[in-house]
Amino acid sequence: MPVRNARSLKLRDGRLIKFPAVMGVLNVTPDSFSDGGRYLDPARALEHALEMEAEGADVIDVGGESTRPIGARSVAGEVELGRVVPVLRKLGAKLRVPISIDTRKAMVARAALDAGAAIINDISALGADPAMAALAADARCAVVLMHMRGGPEDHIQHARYRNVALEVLRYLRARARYAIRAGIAPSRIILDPGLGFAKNTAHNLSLLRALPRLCALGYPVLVGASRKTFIRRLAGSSPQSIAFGSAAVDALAVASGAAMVRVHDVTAARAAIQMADAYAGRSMR
Ligand code: HH2
Repeated sequence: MPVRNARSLKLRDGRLIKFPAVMGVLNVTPDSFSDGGRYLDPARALEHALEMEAEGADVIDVGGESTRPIGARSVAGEVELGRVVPVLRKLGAKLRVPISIDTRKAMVARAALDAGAAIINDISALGADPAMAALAADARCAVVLMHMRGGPEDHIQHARYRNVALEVLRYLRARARYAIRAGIAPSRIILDPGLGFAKNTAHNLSLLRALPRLCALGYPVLVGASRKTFIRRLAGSSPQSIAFGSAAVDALAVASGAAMVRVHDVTAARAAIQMADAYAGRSMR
């Protein structure tokens, strides 16, 4: 059974991530949809990670493969490793906050854990690589299990549901059970509805409204809305509109019970979730 709505996540090295938490995105890719190419250079990546830490990020999520809806290309494990390992080595020496690795490949996750990462963020919910679940269980690291259909290349074609909230909820509950059977402690599991992954604007909104039901499964819930297409559609496409629209969704998510938000604009998200958490009567730090 999960630890019912814990207020923090304990990492394998004893560090605590207190909720609500901000996960800052560090894409070490040439083609990510909003920041592709900016942080391929490890020195530049470190600078940006330290900036996000200073702005209030609780975790830095490092990814070496873009998963954007249109035009993302899978990359070979060696290419992904070549992108993330030099960055992880640099971050490990300088960053105080924990690091998560955004990957579907066990070989990349293993190298990242060796370089000090504490969380595996797997958008395939341990489904893409048969070695991933055993690796996470042995390493005693935390895992993010995200809902998606199809692969990053074609997920948009799979955005068809009878009842998106129910289907996502059932899927995530089943993946959590799979993780537990593989030996991953329930207290190390985080669930994520995967906004934008095989979901259109209406699906994303339904999932946001269903967050209290997803949170009621008892696991911490992570929401990644930052700069996604549905925000551009609803809030406007100027950089400010996208940033404010993203922060609004972060606030709604935390007010609905989410434990963590995955964001590009850390200052805005930090302020938004602090307000939402106080509104929900959970904290007034
Ligand atoms: N979204 C993206 C990537 N990884 N991981 C989780 N757990 N949840 C998400 O919603 C999520 C994720 C896509 O966003 P981004 O990293 O900005 O873009 P790209 O995949 O193009 O690098």
